[in-house]
Amino acid sequence: MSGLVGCGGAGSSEGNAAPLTYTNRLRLPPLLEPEADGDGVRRFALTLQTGMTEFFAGKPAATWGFNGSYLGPTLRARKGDRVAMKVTNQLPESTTVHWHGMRLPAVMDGGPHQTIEPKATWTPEWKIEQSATTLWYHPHPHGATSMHVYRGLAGMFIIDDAEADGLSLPSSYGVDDFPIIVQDKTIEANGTLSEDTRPTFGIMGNHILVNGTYDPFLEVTTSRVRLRILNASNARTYHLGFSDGRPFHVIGTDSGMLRKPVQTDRVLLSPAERADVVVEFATGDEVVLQSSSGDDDIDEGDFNLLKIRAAGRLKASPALPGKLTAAAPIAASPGARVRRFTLNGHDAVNKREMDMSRIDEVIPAGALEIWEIENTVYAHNFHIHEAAFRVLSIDGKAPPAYADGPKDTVYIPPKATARLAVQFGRHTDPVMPYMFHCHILRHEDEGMMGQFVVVEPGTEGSVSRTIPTHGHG
Ligand SMILES: [Cu+2]
Repeated sequence: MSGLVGCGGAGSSEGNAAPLTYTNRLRLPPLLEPEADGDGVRRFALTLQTGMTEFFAGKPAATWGFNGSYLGPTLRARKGDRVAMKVTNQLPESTTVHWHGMRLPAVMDGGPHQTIEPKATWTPEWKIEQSATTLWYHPHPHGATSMHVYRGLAGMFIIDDAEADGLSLPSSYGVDDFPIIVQDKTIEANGTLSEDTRPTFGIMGNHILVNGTYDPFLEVTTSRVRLRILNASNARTYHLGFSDGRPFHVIGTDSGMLRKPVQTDRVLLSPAERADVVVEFATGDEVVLQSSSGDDDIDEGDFNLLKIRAAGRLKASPALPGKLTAAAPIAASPGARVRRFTLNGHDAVNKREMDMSRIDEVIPAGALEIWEIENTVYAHNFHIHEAAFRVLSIDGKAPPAYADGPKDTVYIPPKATARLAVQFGRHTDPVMPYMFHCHILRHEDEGMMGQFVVVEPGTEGSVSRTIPTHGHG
C-alpha cells in the first residue's frame, strides 16, 4: 500500500523524457451538443481533420483530430436514445470510425469494412441498448489504425442510464467527473510527433499526454472526484496509482458498473481498457497520478502523468453508494460452447493473419460462450467487438476484484491463457462481420485480428465463410 514511485523514477528504468513541472492546465475535451430536430434522435456531427497542436508551448506539431486538431469531443447519450452520426472525412486518406465497446449492428460498427473515403460522409444510426459506462471512438482502417490513432484520432463516448443516475456518483462533466485519456508519444525537441516505431510493439513513447496535454495539472473543487481513465495508447500498458499511495475506488470497467465499489491503490490498463474511478481529496491536497513499471516490454518505465491539486475549500460530495449495479455478472452455463484461440507471434490468431474476405467464426445471436485465448509469445491484449465479457481467469487465477466487471478488452501476459465468459449481442447479419483482435495497434495492423458474424440461431451451417471485399484486404 506504499506509494508507487518517487518523482523521476529514481533512474531504475526509463520513464518520463524529462521531469514534469505541471505547468499546463489539463485540457478538457468539449462535450459535443447534439443537434436537436424534434424527432427524438441525438444527431452528432464529427469531422476528421488535420491540424496543428502545441504539446510544447510555441512548438506546433502536425496532428489529426475530430472537430479540432487533436482528439475529439466527448459524446454523451442515454440508454434508450437513438443516435445518428454524421462523420465526414477531411483527411488525405481513407479511414473508418469505430465505436469501441458499443452494442450495435455490424454495419454501424465502424470496423475495417465501413471505409470513409476522403471528402465522404458516413451516417450510421443506432439505438443505445447498453447500461451506463465509458466507451470511446477511434479509426479502425485495415492495416492503418496505429498511425491514425497515434496522430490524434480518439474521443470518449459516455453512456448514462437511470440506474447510474440514482447512485449520487460524481457526474458533472468537467466539475467532478473528468475524462482522463492517457497516451504515450515520442515528441521531438522541435515539438513534432515522431512516428518512429520499435520492433515488435511499434510506438512506445516517453512523453505521456493526458487529454492531449503534456505536463498537466488539474484543480479539483469537490471532496470526491471521478476519473474516467482511458488508455488510448498504441501499445503502452500502465499501472496507475497516486504518488502518496492513497487508495481509491473503482466503480466501473469497460462495459459497465461494478456491483459495488472496489478499493485498490493501483489499476492495470492495457490499450483500449477503461477504469471508472472515484478518488477522495482533502483541502489543499497535491498528488500525482503515476504509472509504475511492470514485468513486460510494454509497461516498462516509471512515469508521472498528472498533478491534481485540491482547492482550499472543497464542496462536500455525497458518500459512495455501497452497491452500484444490480445487473447479474456475465456467466456461462457448464455446457457452454468453448472456442479456443492462440495469439501467434505478433501478427496472427490461430496461425492465420487477418483476411478481410474470410469469416473466422459464426456466432448464434445472444450466445453465451467461453473463449480461451492462449498467448504464445509476447504480451498482447484481446478485444471483442459488440460483446461484453467477464474475465473468469488468467492462467487459472481470478482477476483482481476491480477488474471483475463487464469488459470488452483484456490484458494477457506473455504465455498466459485468458478464460472469458462472453455475452454476444442479438444484431444479426450473415455477411457483415465484427472483429476480434489484439489492441496493440501495430499487431492489429499486422494481422492479429479475425472476423465473426452473428446470425439467427440454427442458421450457422448455411452461412458463407467468404465475403466479397472492397478495397484492399
Ligand atoms: Cu498484440
